[in-house]
Amino acid sequence: MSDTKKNEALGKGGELHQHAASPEGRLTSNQGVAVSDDQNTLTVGPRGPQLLEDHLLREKITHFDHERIPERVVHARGYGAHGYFQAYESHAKLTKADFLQDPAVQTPVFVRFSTVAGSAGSPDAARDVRGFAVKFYTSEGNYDLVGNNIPVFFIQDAIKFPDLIHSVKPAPDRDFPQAQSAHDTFWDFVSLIPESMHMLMWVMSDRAIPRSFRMMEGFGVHTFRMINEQGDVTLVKFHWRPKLGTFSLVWDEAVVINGADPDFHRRDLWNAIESGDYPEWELCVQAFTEEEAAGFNFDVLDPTKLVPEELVPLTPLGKMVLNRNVDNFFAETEQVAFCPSHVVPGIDFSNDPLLQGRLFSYLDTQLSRLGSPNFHQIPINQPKCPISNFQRDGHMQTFVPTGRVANEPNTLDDGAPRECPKTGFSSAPVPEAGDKMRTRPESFADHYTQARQFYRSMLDVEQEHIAGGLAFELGKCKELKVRKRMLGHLKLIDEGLCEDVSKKLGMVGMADDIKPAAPVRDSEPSPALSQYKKAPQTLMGKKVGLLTTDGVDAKWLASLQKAVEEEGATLAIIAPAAGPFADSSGGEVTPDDFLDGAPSALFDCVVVAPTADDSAMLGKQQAAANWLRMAHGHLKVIGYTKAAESLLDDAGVPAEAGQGVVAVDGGFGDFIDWSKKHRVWDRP
Ligand code: HDD
Repeated sequence: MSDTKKNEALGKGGELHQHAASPEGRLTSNQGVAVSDDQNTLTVGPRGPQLLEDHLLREKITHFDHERIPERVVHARGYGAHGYFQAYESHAKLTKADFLQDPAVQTPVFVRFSTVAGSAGSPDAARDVRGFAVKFYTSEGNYDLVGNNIPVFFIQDAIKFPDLIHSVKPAPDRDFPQAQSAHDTFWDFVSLIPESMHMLMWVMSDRAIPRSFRMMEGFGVHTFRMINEQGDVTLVKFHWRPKLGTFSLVWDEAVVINGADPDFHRRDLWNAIESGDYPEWELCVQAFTEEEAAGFNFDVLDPTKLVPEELVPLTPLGKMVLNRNVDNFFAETEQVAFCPSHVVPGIDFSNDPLLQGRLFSYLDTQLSRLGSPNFHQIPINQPKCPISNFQRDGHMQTFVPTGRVANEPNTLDDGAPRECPKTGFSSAPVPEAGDKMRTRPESFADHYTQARQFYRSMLDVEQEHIAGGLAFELGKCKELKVRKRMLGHLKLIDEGLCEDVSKKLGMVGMADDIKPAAPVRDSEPSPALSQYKKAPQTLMGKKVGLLTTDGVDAKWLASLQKAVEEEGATLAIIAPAAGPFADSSGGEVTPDDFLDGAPSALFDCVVVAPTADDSAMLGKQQAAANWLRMAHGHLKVIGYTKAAESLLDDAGVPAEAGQGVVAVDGGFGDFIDWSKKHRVWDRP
C-alpha cells in the first residue's frame, strides 16, 4: 500500500495521531499499561530508598525532562488559531491556485501571530514587528504566506539576517535587554545599514504596538508571482486587512500592559474566538505587470520598498475567519512549521534576494526545531490532501509505507505515484542569465525616499509618536556615536524629525553628516500609509472598563451593558474588591476584575460609576485616582455619572465634554460617539 492509501485508511487531518482515551478513564503509561498508584514512587519500605526498577517513575520523569524543544530563533513568542479562507469569486484571471477559484469552498487555515525579538515568555505588548503567518491547507497542498504586520523589511539581502537578529536580541555577554530594540547593538547595526531606514520609521510608529492581533494589518512583504491556467504571469503584493480596522496602543499604555497582563494579545484573541466574536481579515493583492513595475521609481524586488496604494490599488480576493482556538498549544501552535517555500501551483517566487534566502532558511530551521525531516507528519503540519512520494524513513517516521518499491520511475508497483506534468507545480518560465557576482543592484540604492514619504504621510500625532519612539530607543543607547549617526540619517529623512528627536535627546546640532548613496526625492504623501487617517470610527471588538461599586443602579448597569454590546464591544466590570457585590436591586454582580489587578490601560475607554459615598472613599485611594488619571493621560474617552464627580475632582481629571470626558447619567449616546474615535488625540 502507498503512503497515500495508508493515510486515507487511517483518516486524515491528524485524527490518526490522536491517542484514544481509555473508555473507563484509566490512567496508563505510554505503553498503555494501567497505573495503580501515580502518587508514590516504588521504595524499599515506607522510608527506604527508591528502586531503579520503578519503570513508571522513570518513564514519567524522562518524558518530562525532554518536554522542551528549541524555541524559534526569531518569532519565539506567538499565538495561533484555526479558521478558514473563502474567495469572494473566481480569480482565474490572476492565478490557477485552486483555493482562489470557487467562492463556495472554505479552505482550512491555521494562523500564528508573533513578536520577533522576545523569547517565548516575553510580554505581548513589546515594541516590535508582529509576525502574521498563515498556512492554507488547500486541496493542492499547503500554501504558507509568512508575512509581517509591516509591509517592508530592515534588510535587502538574507545574508544580513543573522547580523540583524543578533543585534536586536539580548547582548551575548549580559543577556539583556529582553524583547527590545532599545539598546546599542541594534542601533549601532541599523545605523550602519541605511537600507533599514524605511523599516525603522514603521517600527518606531504605532504599528509596532498593536492594540490587538485582530486589529492588525498583514503583508506578504515581497513581490510574488501569480500564474494563471494560460501561463500568464502577474506580479503581486499580498495584504491582509482586518475587519475591525487597524488600531494601536500608546507607548506608556503598552509599558503598563506588559506588567499588568503580559498575555494581553493572546488573551484578547482567545477570548474573542471563545465568545464567538470571530476575527476576520480580507486578503487583497496589488497586481501589476513586469512592464508596469519597470516604470516605478523603485525596484519591486527590493523588500525595503512598498508599492503605494495610490499607484496600485488593492484587489480583494477573499476573507479569512478565525473560529477555533487550539486544543493544545504545544501540539499545534508550537509545532506548526511555516516555510515561505511552501507554495502551490499558480503562486511563485520573485528574485527578491531576501525572499530567496528565506526559501532556504525556514526548512532548515524546522529540522533543528522539530528534530526530523518528518515534521510534515505532525498533525498541524500535515496537508489535508494526500501525500504520496518515495521519501522514506528518518527520525520519528510515523507513516508506514508498504511495498518493495521506493524509487521512481519503476514498473514494479502499479500503485506507485507518478509525476503530473500538466497539473503539478511548475515554476514560471522566466528567462535568467548573467555573471555570478556578489553585488547590490543600483536600483536598490535609494534608502530615504520612501522613509520620508512614510513619515510625511502621517498625521501630526503619528509623527509625534515616531519621534517619541526614536527618542526613547536612542536614549537607551549609551554610545553617543550611535545616536549621532542615527540623527544624521533622520536629517536625511526629514529635518523636522531630526530636530524633534535631537531636542528630546539634548543633542541639537550633533547629527553626523551622512552622504546618501542616491539622491533623496520628495514624493506625494500616501494617505493609505496613515493608520489613523483611514481608521474606521467604531467600537467593534473593543473593551469598555467600568469602575463601579456596591449598590450600582441595576437598570443603569443593564442599559450600559446593552449599549456597549450593541456596538459589538464588551464591558468589563471593575470593583474595589475581587468578590461579588450587590446592585441597587439586590442582584449579585461578579466583577471581571478588581482595581489592584486591572489598570485602566487594559481598556479602550472607561466609565466611572461609584455610588456617592464610594466616590468620596475612592477619591482617597491612589489606585482609583491613578486608574482615572491614567485613562485620561492615555487619551481615553471617560464616561462618568454625577456621583463620580468628586472622584474625578480628587483625581484631577477635568470633566470637559469637549475633551471626551462625558456625563452618562442621561444616556450613552455621547459616550459611544466619542469612544468610536478611539482616542481624544487633541487632549492636552
Ligand atoms: Fe522570518 C520565522 C516573517 C525574513 C528566517 N519569519 C518567521 C515567522 C514569521 C516570519 C511570521 C514566524 C513563523 C511562525 O509563526 O512560526 N521573516 C518574516 C518576514 C520576513 C522574514 C515577513 C521578511 C520579509 N526570516 C527572514 C529572513 C530569514 C528568516 C531573511 C533568514 C534568512 N524566520 C526565519 C527563521 C524562522 C522565521 C529562522 C524562525 C522560526 C521559523 O522560521 O520557523 O527561519
